[in-house]
Amino acid sequence: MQKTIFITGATSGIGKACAKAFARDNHRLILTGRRLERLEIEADNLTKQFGVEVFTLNFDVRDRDAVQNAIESLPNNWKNIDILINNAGLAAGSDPIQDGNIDDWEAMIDTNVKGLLYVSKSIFPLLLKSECPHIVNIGSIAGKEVYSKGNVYCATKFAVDALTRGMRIDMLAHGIKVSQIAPGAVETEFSEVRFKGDIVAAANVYKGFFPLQAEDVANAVFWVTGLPAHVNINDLVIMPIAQASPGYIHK
Ligand code: NDP
Ligand code: 8X3
Repeated sequence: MQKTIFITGATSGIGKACAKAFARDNHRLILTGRRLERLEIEADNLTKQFGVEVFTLNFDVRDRDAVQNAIESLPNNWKNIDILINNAGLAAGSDPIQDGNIDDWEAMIDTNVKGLLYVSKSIFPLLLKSECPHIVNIGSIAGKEVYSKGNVYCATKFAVDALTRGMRIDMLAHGIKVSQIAPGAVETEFSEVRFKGDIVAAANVYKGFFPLQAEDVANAVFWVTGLPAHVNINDLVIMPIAQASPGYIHK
């Protein structure tokens, strides 16, 4: 059955890989992100490669009005959403908490927690029309265990973990599945963003072991959302074989 998939943060990394995984299976996509040019190129590529319909929405998940307006602006034939993938997120900085940068804290809290809430709130009514509604939140191993200098990023991902559980309870009566995928280290633009463009520091994160690739996480999302109607994966932790927990990577 063809579904409509709404993906936040589809301009890079895990979100982009999810878009490809669902396009390959002929689903309709609503792709979102701040970088308009990337969105347009990606939509074009997916349409050409897989012949699927792609709609793009260009907004910052931290901007509550922009989120609401963008989702309200969807044409009627795009307002039946089957799967919401709450993926947009970031880590900003890597400092002991006493040296933390308050702008970094706000960026993480506003994006990873408040942004996820704003998007979910606007999408809930659109999921109710689906026969197989599903919300997938991209959490992290950082939402299961804290690590040195992870402080606020970890707190935001612990919040995603809690929100996933809370949503699951509240969505129960509406038949909406709610799942969390919690990956360990994935080689994307994540560390480049965390280290504010320092590509050497970012490359060091993934040096000496084989990290997860964005496609590995996308495959997990695709599998979780393709299970029979009566089956839900509540929580899936996915790690590279070399990583036992955030602080233990065998290099
Ligand atoms: P990337 O930096 O490659 O991708 C992040 C995506 O989020 C981009 O598409 C970006 O789009 C979007 N995004 C960030 N901030 C905003 C915003 N304010 N408004 C709208 N979109 C935004 O990183 P990943 O693919 O690795 O990260 C995706 C998710 O996976 C995040 O939630 C991250 O916390 C989580 N994660 C990542 C892990 C890793 O090791 N990489 C491990 C565990 C979880 P744009 O800049 O165009 O807006
Ligand atoms: C990203 C994984 O371990 O860098 O969520 O926090 S980690």
